[in-house]
Amino acid sequence: MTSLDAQARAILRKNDRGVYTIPTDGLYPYQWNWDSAFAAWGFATFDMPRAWRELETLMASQWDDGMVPHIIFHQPDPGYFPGPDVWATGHTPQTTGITQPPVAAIIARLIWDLDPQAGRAHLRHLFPALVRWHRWWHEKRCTQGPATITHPWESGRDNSPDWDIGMAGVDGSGVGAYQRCDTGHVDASMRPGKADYDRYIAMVQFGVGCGWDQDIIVADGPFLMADPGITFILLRAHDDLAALGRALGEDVSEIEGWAAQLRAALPVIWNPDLNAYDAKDMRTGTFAGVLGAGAFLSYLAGAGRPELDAQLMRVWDGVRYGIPSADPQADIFDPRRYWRGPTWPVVNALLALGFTTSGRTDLEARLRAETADLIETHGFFEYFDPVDATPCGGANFTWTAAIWLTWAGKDRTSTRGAA
Ligand code: 9WN
Repeated sequence: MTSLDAQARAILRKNDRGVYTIPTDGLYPYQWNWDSAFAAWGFATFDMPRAWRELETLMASQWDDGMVPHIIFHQPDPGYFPGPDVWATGHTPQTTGITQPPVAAIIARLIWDLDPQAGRAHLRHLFPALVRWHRWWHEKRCTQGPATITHPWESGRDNSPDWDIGMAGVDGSGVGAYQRCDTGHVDASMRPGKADYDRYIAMVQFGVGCGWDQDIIVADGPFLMADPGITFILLRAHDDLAALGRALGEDVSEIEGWAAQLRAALPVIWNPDLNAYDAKDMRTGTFAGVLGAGAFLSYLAGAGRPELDAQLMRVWDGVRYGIPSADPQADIFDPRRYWRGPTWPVVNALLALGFTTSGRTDLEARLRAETADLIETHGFFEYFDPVDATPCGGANFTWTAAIWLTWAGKDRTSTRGAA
């Protein structure tokens, strides 16, 4: 075990709140949906019971309709806005009213593969809840084909340029006064701007106004966009959930049907003008027209295409460290601003899983080396400037530590401590 492995484990332990893990102290003091799944993967490298417990806590917050919320507010913390009072969902434990990328089944399969024997009872318990969540995605969010989101935060790539056209249609002018906390924790120039936050809050207020009625939000809410990132994650997750179900001896034909329908819908998000998969405003039928990391998650679902290979290499070769969240040749590229250019170690880990699945071991090895260099040199930060490697966002970040243990730190023998 290297000293970086030890540091990564210590970060997971420090951010561990017993049955769930926070992303980082201060900036994100609650349990986040997809962060939690990555935390479980990290724990699985040294504490298997704790890994399964993380997923069990996450799924225990599931709503009756099958949705698994994006944040679970286990304990009040004044350091985060918007908190439970703003979301006002009326759930116990308190949660937000939106969801996040459904990586849980993908991660459950990775953990299960490490030790099926130890996982069997846990998986038996989790499987029906995962099926209910996937059914919710299929029935509520894939009605027009690809997976759609009703708030940019559902994508996990909050203020990606992918959402600019949808955000333009959201009126944030009447949200009233509020006090952000994020810019008290990290540099404001790295975070979404005030106009973005006004719109984020307007979307939350719409949800509150209709009692978080999913059908009303999808039909009449201020924002509905198809997300290539979630579409590919969900497709991969359907396949992994079906594989897990087969291992348990379950009938998985319903899950296979969801996967087949989603795969058949991929042409809906192929933008011929961009020559890539693209986000699409489902209210207007307009493509976002920007190339981002969401499109490259297609490898995860075995949906890569030769045109996309070329785009990937152009975008990747345009920076020095990792795959950027936005196209470095586009005007909107901003190397340190949240999701508008930086590289995220956790997204790189997902992309690498896709490369491995697609037989592109050369790409996986390159991405692993670049991601490991960033972490070795600068520490376990939330994200990095892909041009000059400046560490950005929160420090001692759970998912960065987790993907070090599971992927980026693999084969690294360095005993050099991170900064
Ligand atoms: C809103 C916790 C989360 C991640 C998201 C990331 C950021 C929250 C925020 O932090 O979003 O959900 O307040 O900025 O964009 O992917 O899950 O790490």
